[in-house]
Amino acid sequence: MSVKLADLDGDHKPDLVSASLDTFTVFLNLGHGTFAPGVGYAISGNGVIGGFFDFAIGDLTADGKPEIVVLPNGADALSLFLNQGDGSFVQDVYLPTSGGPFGALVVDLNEDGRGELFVTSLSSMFVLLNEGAPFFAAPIRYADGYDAPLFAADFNGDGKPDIVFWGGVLVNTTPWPSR
Ligand SMILES: [Ca+2]
Ligand SMILES: [Ca+2]
Ligand SMILES: [Ca+2]
Repeated sequence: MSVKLADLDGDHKPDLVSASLDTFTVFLNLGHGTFAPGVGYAISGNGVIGGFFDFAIGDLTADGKPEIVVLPNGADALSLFLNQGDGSFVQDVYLPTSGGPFGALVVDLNEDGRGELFVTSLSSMFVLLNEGAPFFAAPIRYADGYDAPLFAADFNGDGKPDIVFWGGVLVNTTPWPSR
């Protein structure tokens, strides 16, 4: 069971996402310390053997409303729940990966407003560049055998987010899009 906070409906109040065995539940913040009744979303899809390892929250669609990315247990895939803009979600866009992903981070590496997926798996770490979610480029792989947790931070002060993990830093050399 884990809980994460993020503003899911764009009202600047942090909402709550709690995850348990095979469901995550969204509690929208109504203000003054009150929350709407929880809305649950079941994890489904091929190869899911029950439960999930982790989930990440971040905007994949450049509308300012975060998506929820779930890492199902026993599946070589990520499960994307797209935010409809009001903090409700369209369920389960299934994104095949490999290597048994167990940790993920949503971070916009090229500053186009759409978050990339940085994933750590049993065999490698890799990044999936966002080509307009739910479409992502083929994985770009990095070192093998590293572990979560993952953080995004600007490690070298060039204004681009880098990836910090247990054991090192991957410096972001992604070209910025022309604007
Ligand atoms: Ca909110
Ligand atoms: Ca979004
Ligand atoms: Ca991006």
